[in-house]
Amino acid sequence: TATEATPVARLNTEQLKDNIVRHLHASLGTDVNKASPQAWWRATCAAINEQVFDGLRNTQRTHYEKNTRALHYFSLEYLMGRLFSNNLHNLGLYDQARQALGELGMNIADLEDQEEDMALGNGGLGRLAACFIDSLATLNYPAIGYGIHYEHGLFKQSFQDGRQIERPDSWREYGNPWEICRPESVQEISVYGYVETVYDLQGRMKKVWHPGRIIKGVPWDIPVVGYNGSSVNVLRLWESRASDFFNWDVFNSGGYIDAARENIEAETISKVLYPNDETDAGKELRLIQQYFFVSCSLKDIIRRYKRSHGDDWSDFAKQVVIQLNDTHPAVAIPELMRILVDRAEMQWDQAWNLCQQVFAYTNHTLLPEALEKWPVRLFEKVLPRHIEIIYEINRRFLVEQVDVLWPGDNQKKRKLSIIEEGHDPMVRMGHLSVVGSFRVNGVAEIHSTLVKSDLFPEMVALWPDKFTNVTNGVTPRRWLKACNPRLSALLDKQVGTNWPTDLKQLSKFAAFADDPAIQDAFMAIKQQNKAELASVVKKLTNIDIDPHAIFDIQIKRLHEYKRQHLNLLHILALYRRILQEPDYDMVPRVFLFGAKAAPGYKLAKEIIYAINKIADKINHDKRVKNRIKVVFMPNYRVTLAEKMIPAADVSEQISTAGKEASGTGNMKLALNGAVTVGTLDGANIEIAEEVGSDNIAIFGLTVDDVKALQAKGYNSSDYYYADPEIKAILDWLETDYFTPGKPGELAAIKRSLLEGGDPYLVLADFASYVKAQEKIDLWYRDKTLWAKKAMLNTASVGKFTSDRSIEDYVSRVWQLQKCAVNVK
Ligand code: 26M
Repeated sequence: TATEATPVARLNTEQLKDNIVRHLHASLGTDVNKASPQAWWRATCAAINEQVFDGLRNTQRTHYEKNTRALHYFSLEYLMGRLFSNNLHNLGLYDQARQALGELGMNIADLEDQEEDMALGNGGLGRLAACFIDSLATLNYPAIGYGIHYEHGLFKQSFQDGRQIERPDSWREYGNPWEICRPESVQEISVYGYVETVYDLQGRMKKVWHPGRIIKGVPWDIPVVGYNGSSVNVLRLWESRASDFFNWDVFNSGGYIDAARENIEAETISKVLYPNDETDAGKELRLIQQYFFVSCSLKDIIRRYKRSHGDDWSDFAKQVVIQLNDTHPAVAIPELMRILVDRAEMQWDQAWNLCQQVFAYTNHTLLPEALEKWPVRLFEKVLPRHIEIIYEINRRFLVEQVDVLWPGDNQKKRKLSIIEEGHDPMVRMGHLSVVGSFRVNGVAEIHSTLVKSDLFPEMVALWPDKFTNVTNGVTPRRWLKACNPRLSALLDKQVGTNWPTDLKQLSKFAAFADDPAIQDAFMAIKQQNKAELASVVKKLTNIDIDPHAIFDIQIKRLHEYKRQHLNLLHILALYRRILQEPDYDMVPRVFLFGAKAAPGYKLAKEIIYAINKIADKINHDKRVKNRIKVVFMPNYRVTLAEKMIPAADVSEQISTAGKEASGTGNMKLALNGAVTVGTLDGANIEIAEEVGSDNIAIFGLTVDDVKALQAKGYNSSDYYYADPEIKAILDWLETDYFTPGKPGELAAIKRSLLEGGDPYLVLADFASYVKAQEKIDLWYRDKTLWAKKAMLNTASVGKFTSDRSIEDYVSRVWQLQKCAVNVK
């Protein structure tokens, strides 16, 4: 029976205490007198899970009974972070839990620190997926996230003499309380082997794939709790195992030891997250990872569909929509074709029609090196039937679409073909994704424009309505309410308590931007957050920083296009000015970095090393008189972001225009009252529109400027010879000033900017960047002026909630209905 009650009952403090102690006894086998913090944490998780699982059962039953259309989000990455305080906040139990634990003699923050980050992602793309599943549950949309249950998430980073060291991340070594294994939903998938052409009794040709290997996929479900008693959806992650059939029985002539080896190979598939945010073209295991999770997920979707529709496919596209998070899961397109044509014996046209109604594709990057391509020969080996299907998709596309619009134009065909010709032909996954989807979106207005104009202009000519934009967003539950409780309390007081689900409410805060009392309250909160971060910095790096300095923060993966080295050149310029002019007047600044470099990305690692060496020199130079401090935080991850973002005064968003698809850190920082120093790139442009030009420091070349400069021929050495400051700084990097006795250790940066041609226009933007930073310095000197700008940032960025992104996807792509959850 349907009721209006929320799907999850609220507990009071006493009930919560009882439940925690009960789990300490019954689930952990210990008691209040001898339990470790780890045991307390687990017992509390178990108590939380009682509420979570109630909501999960109610949600799943409701979706089943109502037979709702659902979104299926396919992503190789989910950067979830910790779930303890997130689940408590979303259940509305955080304060009760803190109270309950306090009365039991425990500090909730200490328990939170028992949890490993769930770091199953590299950066923006994976964290976006995590924000989206939070919003989907909060907005009561039926949705499931599919991905891989990696044994090892993104590597842990430490520094040894300033250089990045990677260690494996074993996030579930001692078990993970949030996940549920579902052996009843195991799937089996095939790889390798060969394709046989056979003819049935009617003489029709059929293709039969004889697989070389069968692999089992075991699903682990992680409940995703919506905010304030809404739905509890699931994230379903597949773990690979050897198939029982193929390995431990008499058909395996290799015997017992070979079977054990095959087990290890099967289990390798979900062993580790690839730590690149570029492509690993040619890495067989990566292609198998993609196919493994896509095939398991499609089978899971089809099993669920058949439970209510049998073998009648006519409602499939009404019930199912699949979002491809970048091209990583694009092999889903030929896989669904294979299932429909080879297995369900559907006609090609009908199957293709269905496919094109089910898939939608999000593009997250324009960088050519990150556009996925797979060697045809690899496909032939791993997925011999799929490459045939891709050829047929391509043949029909070229004949029925391309040749109709551009008859006889072979150049167009070469450019649009899903297969890139050459001595080593490649499958272009972006082309496949566009051709097989009903909608394609970029992740910020400028980026979506460039996807159309620069990446797929001919595809736009073929299908103008296929292309759209959905600007990214972030969940304000994690990125304001949970991570910045002081600011959240102030906002509750000033704008009411609805902002976590209606972020535009924050615009009411603008009315207080000139109110001295609220300015003081706001700046006092920032000060406390900075003091807290200062003690984290002390603990992690042993560096003392002054909470009254400007906290200037750049946190994101290390990449040349993100230009951490531009930030570094500015630091060197300031340092040099101080040395030349001992009384150089500047507001003291702490430059904080957080970034991991892909283990094979040489120059990125050199930039980390240079920042660390330069930090060491500046931080210990008495002449600097603490006007500059430089800190590289080790092992940047979601949990560290939650501590840094609330303490930021300045947000560095300094990518070369046209290169950063959106950015999402930019949104989190502005939401927490940081002023952006940024280029007109990605979502910075939309942030500038929302906050107004007085409240952001925009600098540098625009997308059009970049194109014009590159067209006329960019010569970075012109800037080197024309600007004595640039010359002095770059020459400095070749000396042993920062690496005593080892000259040249930091020279790689100079080389890339001069001999390397400075592909990301660092030197071209340097002067303008320095000016923007001077503006920041000037603004900060006026406390009232700064408070106002910071507050207006918080007040103005309501657009960037992931709830709005999801509503945009619903209306522009998914066409879902909300589904209120019934309570039994
Ligand atoms: C490739 C091969 C092997 C392993 C990983 C990859 C890979 C992973 C991530 C390739 C590309 C990846 O991501 C591109 C990406 O992260 N794009 C970012 O997406 C964010 C969310 O939309 C945007 O905010 C960022 O601007 C964009 O860089």
